Amino acid sequence: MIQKKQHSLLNRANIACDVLKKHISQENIVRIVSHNDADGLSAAGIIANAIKEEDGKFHVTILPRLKEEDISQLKKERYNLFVFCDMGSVFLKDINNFKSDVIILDHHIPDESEAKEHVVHVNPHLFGIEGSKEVSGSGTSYLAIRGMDKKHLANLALVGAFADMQFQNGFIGVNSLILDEAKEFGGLKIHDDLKIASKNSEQIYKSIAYTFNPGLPGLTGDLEASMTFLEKMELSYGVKFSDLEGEEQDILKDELIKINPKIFGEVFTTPKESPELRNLEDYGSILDSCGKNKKFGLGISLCLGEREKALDVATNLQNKYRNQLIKGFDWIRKEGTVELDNIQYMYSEDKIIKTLLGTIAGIGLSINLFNNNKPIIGMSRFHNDIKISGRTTRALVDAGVNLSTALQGTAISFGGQGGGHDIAAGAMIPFKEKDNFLNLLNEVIGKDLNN
Ligand SMILES: [Mn+2]
Repeated sequence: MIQKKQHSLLNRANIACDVLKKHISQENIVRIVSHNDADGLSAAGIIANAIKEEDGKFHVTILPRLKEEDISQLKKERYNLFVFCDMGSVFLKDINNFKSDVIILDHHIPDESEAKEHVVHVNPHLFGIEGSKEVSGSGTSYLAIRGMDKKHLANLALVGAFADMQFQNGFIGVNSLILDEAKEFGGLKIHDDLKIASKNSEQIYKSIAYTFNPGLPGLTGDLEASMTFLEKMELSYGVKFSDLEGEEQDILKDELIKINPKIFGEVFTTPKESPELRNLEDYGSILDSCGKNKKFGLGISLCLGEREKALDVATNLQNKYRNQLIKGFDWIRKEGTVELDNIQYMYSEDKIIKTLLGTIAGIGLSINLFNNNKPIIGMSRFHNDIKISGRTTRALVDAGVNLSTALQGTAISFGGQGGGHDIAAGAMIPFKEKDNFLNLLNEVIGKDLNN
């Protein structure tokens, strides 16, 4: 059933749809600006698909983050319609100054301003809908083209929702509405199965080692351990999971469930899609790799249906990234972390590892790579600064830890800045304050835990 607030959001999205249709019919090139993560790429992909199907034209730019300079640059461009996906709400005040029509399709918390007449602002938060859980940037973008008879694009909206971690034991709110439409119009199938990565396209020991979410302690990020694990069951590790006999699949399933019960659950697939993209979560992971490697055009091409060579290039990027993460885990397994009373940290100057510390920290906690009783702090040097990525467990948050305020407060004390969420946050501090920062953070977390 559609609730009242969802109705209001859908109505706002329909206004955006009318504006988009108007510009397509006037043969205007639509200027799409979106975010470089998997949600942003699917969002841009959804809008681009809709325009393409209507024989319209578009020009896409993908940005790691929308900055004031970008806004003032875009404002000078002579397009009649700008569409911001998965970003823009924070800059509504500046976007109001655009001379052309603008559609904002975002799910991040907006600023206080009211949209002017020529700006259609679509954002779940405006209607009391939680944008971090109930609908993603690609979902919000989907709502804006749904009225053009484009419900077959619902799958792509869920790719973004998965990538933004909005699937938590199920989809809720607007996402569940989109899910119903994906089943009805997008050929989406749901069945209970093993949730291991790329199981239709990779050798099984890789599938297991590449499964970062849900984490498999002892196997995730470890190719050798994964091979040994399969050998013990006398399963051949060189074939794809989908090539195993039914009975063999069952043996493997039982063993993996013993390691983490969450490994078995609902899997969302589009059977007629290429094996690499069949599972919506794998699709998101491939888009994510395109984004991380700055191959934005490639990501958008995939969304637009290009396969074969494009898919080859993208899966290579995906595996390159996975192997980099595996190197990172190897490094941690060898080096360990440095433990203070209340926190533990890892420090790297390695060119590749330092870009992955946040991810390594997050996954590492889920596979018991660290001491789960202390937040993990990743530190990497960039010139005269240190970039900090902190992750902790739900249990520690419940016990009083708030990484967002802890990292922010501590960073500010040393002339840096920081913020984020209670469970995952980041900061930037001057390099020379490294030890002072760690000592103070250790104290702050200790106080959090004793209050
Ligand atoms: Mn997003």
